[in-house]
Amino acid sequence: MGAVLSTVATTSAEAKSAIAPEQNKAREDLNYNPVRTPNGWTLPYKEKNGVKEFHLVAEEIEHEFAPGSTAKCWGYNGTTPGPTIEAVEGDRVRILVTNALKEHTTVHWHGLILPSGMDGVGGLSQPQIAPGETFAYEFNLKQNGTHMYHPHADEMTQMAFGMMGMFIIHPKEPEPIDRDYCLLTHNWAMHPGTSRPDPSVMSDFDLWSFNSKVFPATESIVARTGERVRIRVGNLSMWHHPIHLHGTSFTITGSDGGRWPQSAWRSESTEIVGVGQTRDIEFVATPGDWAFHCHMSHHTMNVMGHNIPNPTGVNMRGLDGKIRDHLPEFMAMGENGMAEHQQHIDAGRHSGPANTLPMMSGNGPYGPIEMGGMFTLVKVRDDITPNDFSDPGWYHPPTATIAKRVSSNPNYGDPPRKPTAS
Ligand SMILES: [Cu+2]
Repeated sequence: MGAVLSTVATTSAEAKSAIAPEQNKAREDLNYNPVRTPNGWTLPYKEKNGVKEFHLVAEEIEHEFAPGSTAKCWGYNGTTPGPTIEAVEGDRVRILVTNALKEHTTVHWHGLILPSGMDGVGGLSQPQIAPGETFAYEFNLKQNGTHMYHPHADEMTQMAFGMMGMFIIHPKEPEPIDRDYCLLTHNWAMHPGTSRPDPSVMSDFDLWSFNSKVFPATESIVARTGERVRIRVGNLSMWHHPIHLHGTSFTITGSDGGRWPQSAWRSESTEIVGVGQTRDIEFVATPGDWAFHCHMSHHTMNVMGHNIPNPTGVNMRGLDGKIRDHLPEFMAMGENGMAEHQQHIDAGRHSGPANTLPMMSGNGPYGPIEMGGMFTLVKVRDDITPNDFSDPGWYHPPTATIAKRVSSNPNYGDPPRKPTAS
């Protein structure tokens, strides 16, 4: 037992030091273009007699959604999502799973074609992996595409706490993709002032995440002008996510069924990634800073109350003072809409509960971005070198191409309005 745990500790430590899209070989020595997991990492493997051996450890971790909100979550090898597993069609893989939780677990390889006994449904396809035990899964990869892994034991709890990851299988023939990214969507019931996700929530979640991070902590997707970019999006949350990219029309090119024949591709600007599904989108990068987000507007917000009365249009003058007699920090807002929320937060006038993120945050070159949650940026520049994934800062568009103020007079111009019926 001690030996097992010390091996695990070493593997986990090695893994943490190798936060890079490359696995064991240098990027240029691979026969595929490795996927990059923003805010995440790829699990290194050991080659043993022709088998690629990976080692996952299910464990409790300390996770930061964004500065200001950390929680006890469950994940693999120190992170949620767990590290991305990456291999090639035709590979034989062995995946060791050590359970460092205090309850049993299993791992289900979501979307993979494999023997029934390797499918990871506790009680159905195998005995549960008890705390302290290590199980080995071993199978051939018979397909390619964007897949996922997650527990199939006390699934509601273990997934709500963050146990999930992506499993990318490349085809044998290289694909014409310059930059390959993967994002796993999730939702969290991190109630204000708490530090552990609540697994019993079914719809009113507090945090919505890409790779378990919320904006502005989501790492940008970076590309050079003209590169072909693929973003693989998986969904193991409790909601569907209409994923939207600004500034370009993308093509839906694949899923856990691999890269589809071109006759099945579709041009879209928003694609719903349903619960349990994966979707690959591809586009040619055009220069700019482009928003990439879920289009459910509450999914691009952080923690908020859902049961408060609607303040818009309500005259709240005088209300502050009366309520402050009972709640000294109370501040009425929202009379003219909610945009003032971020201004108050940024000015430090409204502290909110401990360990709880504001509803909207993030500042851009022109002011507050007023987003949160499942929101990130695609940053495309002309001068980015092929292996550079570092954030290039803000885009500076040519002056003539920025929307600009033409008047501050509220009665400016003569805008047509629909005539009223006489
Ligand atoms: Cu969403």
